[in-house]
Amino acid sequence: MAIDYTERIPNNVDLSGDRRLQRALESWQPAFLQWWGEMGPTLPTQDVYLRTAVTVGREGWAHFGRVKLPEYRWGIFLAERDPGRQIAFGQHKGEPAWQQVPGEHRASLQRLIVIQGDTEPASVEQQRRLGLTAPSLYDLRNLFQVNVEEGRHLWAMVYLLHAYFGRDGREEAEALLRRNSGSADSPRILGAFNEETPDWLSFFMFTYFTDRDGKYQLGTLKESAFDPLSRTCEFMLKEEAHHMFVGTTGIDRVVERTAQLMAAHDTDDVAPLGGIPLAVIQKYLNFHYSVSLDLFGGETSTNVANYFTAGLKGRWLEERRPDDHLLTESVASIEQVENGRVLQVDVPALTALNHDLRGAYISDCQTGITRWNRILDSHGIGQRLYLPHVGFNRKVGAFAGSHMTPDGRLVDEAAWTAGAGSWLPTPADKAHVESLMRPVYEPGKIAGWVAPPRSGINGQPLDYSYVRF
Ligand code: BYC
Ligand code: FE
Ligand code: FE
Repeated sequence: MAIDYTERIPNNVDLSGDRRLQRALESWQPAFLQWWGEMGPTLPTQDVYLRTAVTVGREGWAHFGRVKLPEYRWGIFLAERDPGRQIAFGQHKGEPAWQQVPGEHRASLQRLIVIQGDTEPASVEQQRRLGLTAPSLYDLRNLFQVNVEEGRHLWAMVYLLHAYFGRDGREEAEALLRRNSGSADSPRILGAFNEETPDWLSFFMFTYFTDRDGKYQLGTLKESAFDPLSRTCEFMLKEEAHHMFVGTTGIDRVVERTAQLMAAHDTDDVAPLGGIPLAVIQKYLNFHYSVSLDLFGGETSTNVANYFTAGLKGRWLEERRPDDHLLTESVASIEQVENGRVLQVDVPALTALNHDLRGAYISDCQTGITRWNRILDSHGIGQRLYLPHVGFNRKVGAFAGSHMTPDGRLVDEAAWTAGAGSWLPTPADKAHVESLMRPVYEPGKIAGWVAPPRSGINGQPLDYSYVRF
């Protein structure tokens, strides 16, 4: 079904065919807009060159044009329905996918949707001041593109809450606007979404590592037996690809600039030259990777076993797994910390599904490391970036409560405290990065700490006015 842009809430779910639901969502809309006004981007602009979804098909689903930010048309778009879709895993494997929420799974599904929904506006809140310091109009435009789409992802979850969870769902939808990132009284639900994203190096790391957790979590919810959730996530994943592109190419460009400065001046200390030292890039990477690993939950979890068995949350690429998709007999090997040592232990595979998903995520993260090291290599630089050990700086799961160095040694409190400043960004590192964050808003110009992008957006030249004031 095509997206109807004549409606107050653009959608492809035949909203006008369900007046009650339409009215409920139309009464949530002003609250959303008020939240966007108060917690969204702080930089005033005239218009921004943005993409907006126009269909949900494979090709040509987005339209590009200049949009006044507050007038962006946030809508509700589900991927096409497959009428023959069957549940691919768990105790209901082979049964038709659900078009309604079964009573016994209502609470669990609502919880998963609320957690997913909570992260979307959280990221907009975390990024709200970045518009004041973008390194170019190209980057500023990408920031706003990510922001409006995370806003739309909130809409995606609020639609499900309103359409399928009755009064509880409507209350949860309101609460999604009441919690705020970093708030002392009502913080966002997951740890990483209460951290700050104060500078553009953090933003690129966030869109590389934390949006990538989004990719993997959405991938598991796309497998859900609850078909509207599956179709919602399928379409969100399309938009998500651009967010990770911003992260990947953003870090590419920072590494590129640093490597240029290191090679040209034959020094590691590029800070006085207006660059970001490789060691600082590594520390930011260590931080964002480790807080993103926390987002996968514990290595073992009865929650995730129950979600899987019930058919609520599958595995990454569930249908391509060459097993019985029930896992009642399978075992998996996970890490455990015991008496100051890391051991591998076997546990029921069902309880280890967070670990399974995290494994796929880690392999994917490694591809970025490989490409950044190739950039260093191409400038004749011998140093390398790397992913720290999975147990480094963890607050959730097997490694929480012990101290692991990036190279995987368990150390005591004193050694941790002594080493932390060389593994995680220090106040001085942050102050240096902060000092480089000066806006460059002349078309075609770029800040000195980052290389220019390889090409513009949607075939536009690099000196295009992606944002106008
Ligand atoms: N911080 O049983 P466990 C995205 C809680 S990102 C604080 O191991 P489970 C995006 C946990 O809730 C994707 N608390 O957890 C990216 C549990 O609480 P209860 C977001 C945490 O349930 C960028 C307890 O600790 N989507 O889209 O197996 C920009 C025990 O944990 C944390 C989802 O996450 C934490 N990090 O797995 C914009 C998908 N981790 O039960 C957007 C939906 C765990 O004791 N969520 N806890 O009260 C889920 O699938 C699961 O809830 C989790 C946790 C994977 C998050
Ligand atoms: Fe999102
Ligand atoms: Fe995203």
